[in-house]
Amino acid sequence: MKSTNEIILYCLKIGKTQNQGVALFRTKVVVVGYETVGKTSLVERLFPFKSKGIVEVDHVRVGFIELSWRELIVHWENHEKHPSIINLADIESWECGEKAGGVIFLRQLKSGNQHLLLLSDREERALLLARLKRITGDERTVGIAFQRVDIPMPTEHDTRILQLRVCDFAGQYSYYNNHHYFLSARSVFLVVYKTTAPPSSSQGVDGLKFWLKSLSVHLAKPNFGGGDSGSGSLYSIFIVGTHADKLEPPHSTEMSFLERRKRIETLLAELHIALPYEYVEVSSSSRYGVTELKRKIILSAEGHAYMGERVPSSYIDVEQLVTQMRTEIALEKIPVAEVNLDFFPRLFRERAVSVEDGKRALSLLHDWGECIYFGGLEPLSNYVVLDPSFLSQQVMSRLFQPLAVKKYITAEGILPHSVLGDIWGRKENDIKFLMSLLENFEVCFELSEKDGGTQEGFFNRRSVVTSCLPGAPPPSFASLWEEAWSW
Ligand SMILES: Nc1nc2c(ncn2[C@@H]2O[C@H](COP(=O)(O)OP(=O)(O)OP(=O)(O)O)[C@@H](O)[C@H]2O)c(=O)[nH]1
Ligand SMILES: [Mg+2]
Repeated sequence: MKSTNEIILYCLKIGKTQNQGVALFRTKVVVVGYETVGKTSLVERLFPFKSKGIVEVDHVRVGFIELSWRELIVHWENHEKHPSIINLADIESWECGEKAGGVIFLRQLKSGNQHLLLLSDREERALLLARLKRITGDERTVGIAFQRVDIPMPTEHDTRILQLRVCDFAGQYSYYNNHHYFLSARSVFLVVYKTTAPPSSSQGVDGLKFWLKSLSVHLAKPNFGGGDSGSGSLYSIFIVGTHADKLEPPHSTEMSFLERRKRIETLLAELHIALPYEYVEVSSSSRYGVTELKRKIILSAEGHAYMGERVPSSYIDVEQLVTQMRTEIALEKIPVAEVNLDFFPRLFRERAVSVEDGKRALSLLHDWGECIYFGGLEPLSNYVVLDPSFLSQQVMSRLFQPLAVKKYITAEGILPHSVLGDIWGRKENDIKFLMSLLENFEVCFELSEKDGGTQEGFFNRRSVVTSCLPGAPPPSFASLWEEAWSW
C-alpha cells in the first residue's frame, strides 16, 4: 500500500497539472486513557450534538436542540428567549424509545414528568438516541467510537470548515491492549487521566504510562514527522486531567495544578520520553476548562503541516460514496460492514472516477480513518471495510473478551483456527479475510509449518496472538532468536 505521503505527493502533482483539487482542512482527534476517567464525557462536552433538521419539544417547534454531556439545551425559535436546560443528570430514570413518526420519548419515572422530542431527520434521531442511551445507562465505550464534527472557521473572505474525525477509545482492558494498532499521525491526541484519583492508581497519573509509551513508540516512526504546537508538525498532544470539579478546593488551585504537572514531567523523564505536549485540566460536569481546551485543539490542528493540502475532487466523490454506504449500514440497508471490491468499479464508473484513482482514494481514506482498505495485498485488497469501528467493536472485541481469551486462546498465546467460527459466527471466506486483516494490524500471525503449524486446511492451522503471549519468554527463546536472525 502507498504511504500517505506518496498519495499526497501524487495528489499535488495532479492538482498542479490539472489545476484542480479541493483544499482539505481535516484532522483526527484521538482520545485515549484508562477506563472511566471521563473520555467520552469530555468528547460530549467538547463536541455537543446539535440538531440541524426540524425539531419539536413537547409539541412546540424550536430553533434547535443541543445535547452537551448531560444537559439537553432547547434553543427557541425566538432568539430573544433564553435557552431552556433540561438537566438529565438530575433525573433518576429515563425511558428512551423511538416511535412511528420519529418521536423520542423521555420520561422522569418518579414524578411522571415527560418530554417528547420530535426530530424530522432520521440520522439525527439515531445519533441523539444513541447519546441519550449512553447517558441514561452510563454506558461504557465499546472498541472505538468514531464521529465526524465540522467546525466553521470564519476567515477574511469566507468561512472554511475544519473537519474533525473524533476517535473515542474504550478504556477497558480487553480493548485497551489493541488500541495502539489504530494510532497514526495527522492527529491531535488527548491523553486523559482523572485528577482526583491517587497518582499511583491506574486512573491517576501512573495510568498515563501505557499511552505515553505507546505514543512515543508510534510517533518515533520516521513518517510521523515532528510534533509540536508550531507549524510543520504532524500531531500535537494534550495531557488532560478530568474531574476538576471534584478537586478540593474545587477546580485547581495554582499550586496543586503545578504539582500535578510536575508529576507528569517526572513520569515522562523516568520513561525517557521526550514528546512535546501541553497539560490542561477540565471538568465535564462544570465545563471548567472545556472551551479553552477546544480552542487549543483547533489552534494546534490549524498549525499542522498538512492543513489545506489539495486532493483531486474525485477523491471527495469516493469519500461521499463510502459515507453514503456507511449510512446505509447504520440504517441496515447494507447488512455487513465489509464490502467486496467487485462492487466498486461500477460505483466508480457512475461517478466518472477511474478504478485506479478510486483505489488510491480508498487508500487515502484509510489513512484518514474513514474506512479500512489495504490495496495491493491479497485477499485484503478485495474488500473495503466501510466502518472502521467494525474492526474494534465486532472483530477484536469478540476475540479479546476475557471469557473468549480464556476459552479459546492457550496460555502460550496460541489461537487454533478451528474456534474462529464460534467466535465470529461467520463463513469461511469472511473468517479468512478477518484473519488477514488482523495479521496486517499485527494482532496475530499464522504459524508456519516449521513453527508447529500445518498447511492442511485453514481451520487446522493456528495463529499466535501477540497481546496474549506469556510475560516470560520460553527457555528456548535465546536459541530461537539466534536461529531467526541467521535466516
Ligand atoms: N463529576 C464529574 N464526573 C465526571 C467527569 N467526567 C466524567 N464523569 C463521570 O465519570 C464516569 C465515567 O465517564 P466516561 O466519560 O464514561 O468515562 P470513559 O473514560 O469514557 O470510560 P470508558 O469508555 O469505559 O473507558 C461517568 O459516570 C461520568 O458521568 C467530570 O469531569 N466530573
Ligand atoms: Mg468512554
